[in-house]
Amino acid sequence: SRTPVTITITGAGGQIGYALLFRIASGAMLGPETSVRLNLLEIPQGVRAAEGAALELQDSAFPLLSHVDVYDDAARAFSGANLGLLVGARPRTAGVERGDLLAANGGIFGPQGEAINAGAADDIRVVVVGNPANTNALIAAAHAPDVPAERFTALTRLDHNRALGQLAEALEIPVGELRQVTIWGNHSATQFPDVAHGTAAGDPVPALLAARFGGPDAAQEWLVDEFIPRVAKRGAEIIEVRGSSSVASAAAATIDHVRDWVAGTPDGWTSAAVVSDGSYGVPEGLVSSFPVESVDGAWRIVQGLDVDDFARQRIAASVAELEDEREAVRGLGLI
Ligand code: NAX
Repeated sequence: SRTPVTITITGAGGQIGYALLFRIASGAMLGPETSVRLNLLEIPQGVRAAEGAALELQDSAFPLLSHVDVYDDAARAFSGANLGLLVGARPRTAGVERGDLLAANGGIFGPQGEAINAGAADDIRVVVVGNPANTNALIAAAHAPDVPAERFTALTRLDHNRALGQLAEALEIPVGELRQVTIWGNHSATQFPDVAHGTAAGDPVPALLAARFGGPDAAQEWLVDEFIPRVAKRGAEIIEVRGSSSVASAAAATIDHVRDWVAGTPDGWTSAAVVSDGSYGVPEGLVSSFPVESVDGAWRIVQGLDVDDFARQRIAASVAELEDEREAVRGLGLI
């Protein structure tokens, strides 16, 4: 459309930012008909890197790119924003206590939530990528009381896509045949990648796994010993193999998340961390990953799924971690 969509990207001078900007500007996120205006937010040390990315965006001559601005001030960067991609965060480094990490991120996501509340467009949608993503989204939402809470989400699409990749490899099928796989809980090692409802070209994944591994018990063993930990710890595996954390795949997942949120999920559900309404026993208000469909521009938690004892325990363990994080940020006065 002729009126560009304004997208604020925080941490735009960082690694994921660099992978994200060019795909957004190419139309991969909002489609070939929608022009975009990019507001890049950085801290002062990151401004030059963001400015460099802005120069390269200009040099790419993307027809859909109407404007790029670089800011080191959240209020200005979020003014008029329709989409907020919150990538910049305080990284977990060796020796940093969890409380200090949460406090540092509270100092980022609280003010950004306030800036969104004060100046973003009425249709603002936010996805938090920067870790700890779920709790950072909780903090931002708490500081934006005038924005409906369901507009704040955190990214678990990368975990979802990792699960699809592992299943496709194990079953020797094209990844595009897979549906109805779910990531539950926190974007952390406690997450629960759940294939119980999964299908591949319409066939139930559990039966396909049983056939592949020689029975349901062997399939369950593979899920518990190989699949779940591999998906949950894939970030560490990427660091070990690549020598650097996930970047292009994280950007691709962010694109997928926003594209589906805006355009819908005609092929069935995906995974996103959204504010819980109490579904599946997840305490209200926590930002937790669920099976979600996007309908009329809003995420809806898929209802009525059977959750067996195994799944219930796994979900509860990850949700307990989220409750713990919520208690910690409450204790620090961050929400
Ligand atoms: P980088 O360190 O390359 O980039 C982060 C950028 O954020 C830096 O340029 C920094 O200057 C900027 N920044 C810091 N504080 C800021 C603030 N207050 N306002 C604006 N910008 C700020 O990290 P990168 O590899 O890009 O990763 C970014 C975040 O994504 C990290 O928190 C990382 O842990 C998280 N990830 C989340 C994933 C997910 O699935 N949810 C997966 C990938 C990634 O690990």
